[in-house]
Amino acid sequence: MKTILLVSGPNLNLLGEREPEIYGDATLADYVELASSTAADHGYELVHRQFNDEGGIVEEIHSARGTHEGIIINPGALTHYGWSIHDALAAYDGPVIEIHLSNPNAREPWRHTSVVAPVALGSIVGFGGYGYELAVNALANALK
Ligand code: CA2
Repeated sequence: MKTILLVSGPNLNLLGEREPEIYGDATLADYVELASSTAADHGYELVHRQFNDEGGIVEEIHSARGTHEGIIINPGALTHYGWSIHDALAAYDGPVIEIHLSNPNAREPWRHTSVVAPVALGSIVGFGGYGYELAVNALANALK
């Protein structure tokens, strides 16, 4: 079965445990389950990896080349300054979708810049967990 890669950045493993007023009380595992079942509806297997360091994300993107059909990525706070992730995604040959649970543009000014957005097909922000379903649908559509 063809695969798509979902990458989660720093601190997303804490979802459901802290700051529920911003991120809700669902866990990362809940979002991965939703993304996986949406991917299965399109005939894809979803592979999920979570990293608390930038280098791990860069290496995972490198190994996605020739392995996964596309990437969905929530780089967490690295979204706003992780230029090595930008460069790794620019070298990836498939479609990339950026996703955020919250809408960073409606939050602190330092969250208004995304270094990932310029190398993504598109960005889905502010829809909470439902965004994961939207992101998989958007990626599957791009892969048609
Ligand atoms: O809204 C999003 O999905 C974010 O990527 C979440 C990041 C934030 O830095 C981005 O600006 C927007 C934070 C991810 C995890 O944050 C938590 C921190 C403490 C407890 C639970 C989650």
